[in-house]
Amino acid sequence: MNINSLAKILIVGSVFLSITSCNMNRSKPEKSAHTDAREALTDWENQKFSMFIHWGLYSIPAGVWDGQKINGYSEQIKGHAKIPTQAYRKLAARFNPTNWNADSVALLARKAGMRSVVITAKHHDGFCMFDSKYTAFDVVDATPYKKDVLKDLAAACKRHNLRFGVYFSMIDWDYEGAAPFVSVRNSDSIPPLHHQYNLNQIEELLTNYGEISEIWFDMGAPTFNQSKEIAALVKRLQPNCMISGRLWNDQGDFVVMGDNLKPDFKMGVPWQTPASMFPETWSYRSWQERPDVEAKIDEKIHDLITVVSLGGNYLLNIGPTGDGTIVPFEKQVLEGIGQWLKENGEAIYGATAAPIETQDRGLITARDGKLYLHIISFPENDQLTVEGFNSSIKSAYLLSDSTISLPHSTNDTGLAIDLKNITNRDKYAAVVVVEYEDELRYTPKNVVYPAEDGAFILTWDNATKFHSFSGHDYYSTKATVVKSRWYLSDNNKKSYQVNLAFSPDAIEPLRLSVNNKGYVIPLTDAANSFKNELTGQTINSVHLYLDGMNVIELSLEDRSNPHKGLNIEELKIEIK
Ligand code: H79
Repeated sequence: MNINSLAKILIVGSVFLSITSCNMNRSKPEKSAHTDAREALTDWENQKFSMFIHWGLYSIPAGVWDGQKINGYSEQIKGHAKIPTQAYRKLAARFNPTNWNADSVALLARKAGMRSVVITAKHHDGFCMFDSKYTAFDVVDATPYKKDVLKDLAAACKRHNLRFGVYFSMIDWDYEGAAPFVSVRNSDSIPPLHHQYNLNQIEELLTNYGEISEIWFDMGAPTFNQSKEIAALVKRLQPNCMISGRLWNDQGDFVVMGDNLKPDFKMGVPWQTPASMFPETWSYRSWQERPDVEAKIDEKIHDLITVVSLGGNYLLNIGPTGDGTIVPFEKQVLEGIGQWLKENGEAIYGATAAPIETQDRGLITARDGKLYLHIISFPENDQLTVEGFNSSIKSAYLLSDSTISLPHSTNDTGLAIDLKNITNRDKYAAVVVVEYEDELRYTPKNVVYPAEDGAFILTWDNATKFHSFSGHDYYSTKATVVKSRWYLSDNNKKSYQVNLAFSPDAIEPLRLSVNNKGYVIPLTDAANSFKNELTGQTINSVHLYLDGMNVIELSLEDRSNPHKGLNIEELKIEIK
């Protein structure tokens, strides 16, 4: 009998998982730089929903050059239409966005329920939407508008209680010291002169615009030292400024998924999905078809819920036109999302990822003592099951109308909720709140049971893996395992011996934690090539609970860089 089928038959104890508590109103004790940094990161994670703005000279041609519709992201029209630098620069003389109003943009972000705004300070085309003393190709020096767009927007965000962040491309198609432009793969290396130019401009951005909540580096292929040097500069100027993972080389604070991509794996680090209204472009494209506002609101609300239920932040983009108008379609989409959040925001802001496995139907977010079940489509018989969930329930009700309480019962499979009292069904997603007593009691699907000889065998296959998403450039990103966890059933013996084997040899000491008690696995003995017989490291006398679930975790011993992967291909841990 395999472990899975055994799991289905045995009735097992539940695991007690504690959910990181929401700390939005946390009092502030004496702080060190370290707690400050951690708080800044938690604040960032609690934002959940933010506005991205792609706006620049490329918004003027809006996806058309010489009368031709140009495919490819419209903000990269210079590359896609192979526009010579001198011709592209002439766009600056036409940049006079009389319809741009920073306050109404900030107010729209607020109305949408967004907590911050991130604008393109400089995209690949090299044009700066801020006053830079290191180039004349900027909004103040080269356009009839002459106003510093970033300064205005930063001030408006401050007035309307929004955090303010900037996008900064590491490549530059205008700067003569940059690598010659050869393709729109945008992953060129950065020559020393260009690196210095970037450092200079990053310093301007972090000095002249007040508090910057995040700096969103993008593209290029910097060396490890270049990434490190940029990160150090950012933290020296603004220690609480969060750095996007597209600084590469594990030097960001948060991971950025690929454009418009969500992870299909569990994350173990802070992360974000950047999303555009339509996958074809980020900046305004005059010939973009925008057929159905309702369908778009629906899609984006589902994406927001999905991202938050996986523990991430959702950065949704708008692309104003060349004259600064917000596209009405985009405005309506944001307002629609804001309307939904008004009633359902409790299930998003300050909520954590689902502490239990995603269910077949519906996505889950949580906070202390509460699960939020986001019902995107109602089951035909109106019966919702939350498998493996066996806490005792205080109440189940509809978030948007707490007078609608829902009958529920617990059985062998988990929690069953009857949804038929919900008559007014939200067209985007209905959120059911489940309030439960004490700690979360939950039986994961992949519990490990002892083999016939009484040993627990832990491998990648029966692990729950937590990832970062790292790389040296956009195209080398991959999900790397930063932590692995196993749930062991209760058992009838207290003291165990642990034998470990890894392949390839670990290059850094690891940490095995058994019910939160940590054991360091040094390099020397663990550095045995993987064999079927376990001849690697041994830990004597490890204690498991006799009653209840045991949680085993494996990570790097040094977790000062939480993005660094374990880099183990095969592993076998025997607990006997
Ligand atoms: O600013 C936006 C893009 O212009 C910038 N990042 C976002 C936030 C970006 N520059 N280069 N890239 C992104 C590389 C992207 C390449 C791809 Fe694709 C986009 C690979 C997959 C999606 C286009 C569509 C090329 C292949 C498929």
